Amino acid sequence: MLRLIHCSDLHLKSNQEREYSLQVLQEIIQLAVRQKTDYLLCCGDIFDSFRDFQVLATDFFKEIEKLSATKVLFIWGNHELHEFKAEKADLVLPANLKIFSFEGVDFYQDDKAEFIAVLTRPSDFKNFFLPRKPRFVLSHCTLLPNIFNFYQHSETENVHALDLSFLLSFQADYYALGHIHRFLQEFRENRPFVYSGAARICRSGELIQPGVVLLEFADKIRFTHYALKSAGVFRRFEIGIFGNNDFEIDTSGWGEADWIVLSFYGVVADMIDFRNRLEQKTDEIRKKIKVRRIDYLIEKVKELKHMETNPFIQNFLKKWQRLQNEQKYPPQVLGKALEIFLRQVSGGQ
Ligand SMILES: [Mn+2]
Repeated sequence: MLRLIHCSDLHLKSNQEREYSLQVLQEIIQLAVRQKTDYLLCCGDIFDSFRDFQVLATDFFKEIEKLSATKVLFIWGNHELHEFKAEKADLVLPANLKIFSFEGVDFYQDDKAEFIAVLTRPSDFKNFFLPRKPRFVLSHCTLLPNIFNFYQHSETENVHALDLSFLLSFQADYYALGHIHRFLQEFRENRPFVYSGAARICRSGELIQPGVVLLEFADKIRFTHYALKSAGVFRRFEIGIFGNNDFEIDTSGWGEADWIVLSFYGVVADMIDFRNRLEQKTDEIRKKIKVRRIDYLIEKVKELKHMETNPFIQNFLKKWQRLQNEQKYPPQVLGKALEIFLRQVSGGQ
């Protein structure tokens, strides 16, 4: 039986995310050791940029070398190929690491399986030979036509879109795809097309479970998504603030690798006071609980000087809060009402 791990979009980064992103890599490596993985498929955007590859290549290779019994197959993604310099990539690679060409179709096989890296479609491409062993295609792309219900618009930019029929012509047993940050699977001609999804949280707002795909191939292929603990998740909180600068957040369930965004809306009498209170509160949270990152968004908070002494404003806010507590109206309606009110009383800013 063959065992594989399919991962993509780890986006190893050499800045303040270095430690966190390398930790996720280490979890993948430990998983590969534990699972006695034959192949680790790295399907693009393993590094956040080519510059990050140059800085972190040694760290990456060190981890790969721990996998004495695993062959690592690596394709470049659009993030790495941006500013990619092929002539600079004259590094000594670990013996168990194969990096495929950055364009066209490239091939690797051993006695157990065949792997085809499909980066772009060469204009003079003729048919590929038929499979003689379990065959895996690796690609960092979107598909044409799109067979998945889910594409985030931003994810379709700056990446090759490959014809489904072109990919199907390779007759692979499994299509290991990268680029889309969400775990997705679809079958065509009984062949699985699978995005492993990002291995970590790379962007604000990414409501995904980061992980890899574990594969087993005996008489047929089985695969399942595996959540990486060290990757954490993204959590966003909408917090209404009305005059007093206090707020409560439920931090139960937060993990230390989580990325927290506190998004505030409402009104305060003094923006500087509010900002100070935010700093103070965040410090308190950080003392209580270890967490990767806490950001706050305050562009939906308006400052209304004298709001405490203005009965008209006080009346509106009281009423608004009551309606919100009653939950009779959808949040969008109440949100719009508040927005219009604030625009009126703050003189249209
Ligand atoms: Mn990508």
